Amino acid sequence: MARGKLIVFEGLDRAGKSTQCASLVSSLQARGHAVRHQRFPDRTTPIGQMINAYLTGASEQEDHVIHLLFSANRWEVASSIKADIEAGVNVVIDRYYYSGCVYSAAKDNPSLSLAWARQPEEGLPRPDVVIFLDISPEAAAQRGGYGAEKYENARMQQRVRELFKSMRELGEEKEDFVTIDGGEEQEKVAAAVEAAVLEAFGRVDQGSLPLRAVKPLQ
Ligand code: DGP
Repeated sequence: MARGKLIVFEGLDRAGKSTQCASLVSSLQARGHAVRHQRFPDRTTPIGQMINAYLTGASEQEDHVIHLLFSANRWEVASSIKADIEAGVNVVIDRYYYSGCVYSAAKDNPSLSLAWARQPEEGLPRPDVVIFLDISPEAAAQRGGYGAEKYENARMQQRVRELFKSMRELGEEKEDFVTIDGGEEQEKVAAAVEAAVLEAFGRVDQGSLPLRAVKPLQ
């Protein structure tokens, strides 16, 4: 039996990640694949509830503390993701550690660099492919405007976009990212996503590639 694949969606707020995740999950299921749909932050766990309180402004957290809570929220389900993948279930994730690094580093706290932010993520299951839905902050804002959550403002989104670019140049991330224009029509984006994901399926299955872990930066 082939192992499941780990597929991640990343991008700015309102880039279309949730829509495209749902569309990919349906199309993989229609092809007969078992699929788990996971999103981060997972607000259902006790740690996720602390993150939710922070994002909605109900509580304050020091920058490093909230960063480590977001990371812990990924670690608390990492072993169940691995188990599902070993059992042949494909896991589609809406945001992962790339968001973790860039949103924290976007605060421009001198003691919270991208490299610092990436460290607690080392050892997490490494995606087989990361679909980056690229959209300008201006186009994102036109999609109904920003909401009231912590990071939904133009300055932060601009900085996040720049840092996603830097992230795509870091270590192994370079090999994992497929950038797709998220400003295109929904069906066109979905077709590009499906093509990239099927390419990843072929690569993993033909090479019998094992699931890898996120490595430290060289
Ligand atoms: P969402 O539920 O996808 O709308 O994400 C909520 C917000 O949290 C969004 O603005 C991105 C941000 N975010 C997601 N993951 C992380 C993370 O690991 N660290 C930080 N600092 N922010 C994150």
